[in-house]
Amino acid sequence: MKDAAPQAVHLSEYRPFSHLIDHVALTFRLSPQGTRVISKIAFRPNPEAAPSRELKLDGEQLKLISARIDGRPVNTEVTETGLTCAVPEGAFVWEAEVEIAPADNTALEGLYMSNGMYCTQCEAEGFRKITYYPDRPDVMAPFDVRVESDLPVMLSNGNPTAQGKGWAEWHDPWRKPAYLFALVAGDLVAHSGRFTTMEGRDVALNIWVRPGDEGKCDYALDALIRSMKWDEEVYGRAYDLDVFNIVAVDDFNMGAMENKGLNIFNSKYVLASPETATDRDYELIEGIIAHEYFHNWTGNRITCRDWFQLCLKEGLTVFRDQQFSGDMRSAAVKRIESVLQLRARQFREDNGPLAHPVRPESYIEINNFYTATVYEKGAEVIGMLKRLVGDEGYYKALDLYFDRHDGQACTIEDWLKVFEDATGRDLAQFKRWYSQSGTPRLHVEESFEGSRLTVRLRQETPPTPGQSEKLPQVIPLAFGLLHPDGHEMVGTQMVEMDEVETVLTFDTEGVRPVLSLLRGFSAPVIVERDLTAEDRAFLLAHDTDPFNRWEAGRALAKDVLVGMITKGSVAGPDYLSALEQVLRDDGLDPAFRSLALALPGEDDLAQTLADGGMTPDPAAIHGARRKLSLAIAQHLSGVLADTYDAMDVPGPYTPDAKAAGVRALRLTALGLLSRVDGGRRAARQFQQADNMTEQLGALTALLTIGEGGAQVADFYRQWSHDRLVLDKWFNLQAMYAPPEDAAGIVEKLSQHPDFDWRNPNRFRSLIGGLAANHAGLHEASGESYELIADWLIRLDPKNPQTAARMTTIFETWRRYDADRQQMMRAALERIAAAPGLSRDSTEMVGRILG
Ligand code: B3K
Ligand code: ZN
Repeated sequence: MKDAAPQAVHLSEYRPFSHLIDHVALTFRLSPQGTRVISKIAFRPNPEAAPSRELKLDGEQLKLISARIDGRPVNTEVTETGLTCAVPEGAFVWEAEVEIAPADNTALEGLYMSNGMYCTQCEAEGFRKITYYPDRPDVMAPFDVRVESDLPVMLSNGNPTAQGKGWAEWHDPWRKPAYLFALVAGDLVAHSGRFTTMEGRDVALNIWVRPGDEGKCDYALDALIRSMKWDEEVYGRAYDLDVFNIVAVDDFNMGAMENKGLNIFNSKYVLASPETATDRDYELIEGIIAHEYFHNWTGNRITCRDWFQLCLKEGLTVFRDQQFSGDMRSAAVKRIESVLQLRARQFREDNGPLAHPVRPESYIEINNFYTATVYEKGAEVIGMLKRLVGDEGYYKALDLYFDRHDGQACTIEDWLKVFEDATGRDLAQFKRWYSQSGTPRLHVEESFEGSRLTVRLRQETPPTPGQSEKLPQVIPLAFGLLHPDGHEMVGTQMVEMDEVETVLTFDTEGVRPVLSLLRGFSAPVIVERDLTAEDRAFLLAHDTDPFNRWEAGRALAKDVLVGMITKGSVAGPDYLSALEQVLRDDGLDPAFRSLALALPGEDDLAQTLADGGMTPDPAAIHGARRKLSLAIAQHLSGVLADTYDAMDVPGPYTPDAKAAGVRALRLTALGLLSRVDGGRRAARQFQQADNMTEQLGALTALLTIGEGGAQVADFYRQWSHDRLVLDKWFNLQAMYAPPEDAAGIVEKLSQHPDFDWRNPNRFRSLIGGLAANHAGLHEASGESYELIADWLIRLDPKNPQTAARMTTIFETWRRYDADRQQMMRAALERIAAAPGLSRDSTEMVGRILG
């Protein structure tokens, strides 16, 4: 439990730490209930800070056994959050011994145990639960670590230096902040490989897993090798230690962690075999392995001065992993997926009570700010910078960044300065992307007279919490013009919009062109433009920009659905024939066709309606989506059946993007066909599938049409021994439960003996699955709200981080009708009133309630 009245931390109050650290030596005597941590830290005064004869160290939940300075016992004043003591004027050596109980650590922050294995998670402020230390990213030091235990494998950061029976020693020569510290000890086996860097360094690569899982590491190792090579080729960055270790852990609060030389991963993002992992799992493994590896330069070698600068490492590293995935797979498909994700998570956040700038200015619990805004919008901001300065300018600026700041803890000001110095551009206005929250709306009006097309653009950002006035931002707008006969009249060009209004004119010799705006989604804005269904269908058929082609189809589907929901209209033949054209176009990448065929999700539609000033009715949205799927299936059943058969590629499963795209299109066709064939094909596919993508896809199709009871039972029998697959089993039943039964089904599943709610993956699978079932979550009785609140109240004392994160289920509460608002509010107030609620959840619920 944390402090009762937590204090907010402000960016404006940053002060450097009183001391610098020249060296850290740590010894761990591991024991589940009484691990001893012995530290020896060489401090000296920080010339950048005001001189201080006092040392303040962070520390939480530690039992202090002894403390010395320069070998002599020292008096310390210990509180719940740290200790203070008097220190000599110059350099000195601090030594302390503390005791901690990793087996009791259910928060999974600091040193904890997972299935008999010791592991750590220190970002953001977990190191203070390991020993007394200035636990802040701007204090960097080289570490020597000795681990003592009777477990066979003992790992820490850096390179191994010595080992013997019952102990191992590690040395990390690279100065690092405490949040990158890691330690692992357990009965583990390695799946190993090697990589020689462009600098000629021979690196041993190991993926450490529990015995029995070593056959599921090939893909992660391959992704690691490809990441290492890519970072050398594209950014000129080589790896800098003799070993790179990755450990898979079952109990983990998030995806993975970039600790120097010792990445720790949620096992979900390491372990894969064709039978147990879907194409999506493989794609995520590739992306997350790359992300954590790329942090070695963007995050570790150059880190953040303070946690307000989190986007400095996260936005940039997401941008880099997106570039990597685009290069490994289809760049167009990757871009569409990134935008889908941005809109589903970040636009949703930006539009509600949790909106905050990419660089926030205050926080109570920093773990609450590992958000879509910091990560995904942070990546978009870098994409815009790259567009503005061009590829050459971008890589020149990055080279300067690595040269100038290697080994430092930096700020967004440092980051923007390298772009200014490398390219000569003034980025003062651009910087607003870091400080202004909210998604800009771009209103577009077009008129055509004589031979001239005039496009009036106006930007406007609605008020967000704490920011009522908004200033115009720099918006890079990529666009092109298409001739009515379908050919491109003006290829992709860029204008920089930096005022509230911009007018573009084009002389077009009498033909009225169709404008393709915001190509490649060149800025994270919402375009408000009245376009006829004909124009959208035209862009879907002819745009040369694949993103905008997809976007046109998406907008068309949204218009149809909104018409169905608000006016009771039906899907017209234009829309259906546009879909048919896409489906029949063999020249189009199957992955693209699959995305173009998918309908917007229910949450997305709810947001669209709310944006248009309407109150979304979850049942009506659900009904319209079902109805439209049925209409598509009925109208296109022939071509869908042909597609389903044509995409059945024989041969063994391979996880590459091309094969995955074919399977994706096949599953999209199956989902629609199931609405008219009673699930016949899906049932057959479920039985015959030799890989998880097809098995799970078939089960999803069945559940979507209210079938699949027998298959759910079969699936359990087949996979009850596999934790990660069982997560899918829980998740699917919650996500695709009929809305009126969802709360009941989830309640029942939560009584299942395999519902190990203390495991974050399992908890998220079931409770997060219900949250992803929009109509089920918002079912009129409010039972789902109640159930989720009950579970969050139960989880919070054990694992505040995961509980707090999941309160965002309620962040959209103001979108809905008065009854639902009242029920969600009551659920939130009940959470807020839970005795001893964590600082994490207290902050979140407070902000959501507003
Ligand atoms: N840096 C970690 C996230 C840490 C989250 C702390 N609550 C993983 C990543 O972004 O790569
Ligand atoms: Zn990251």
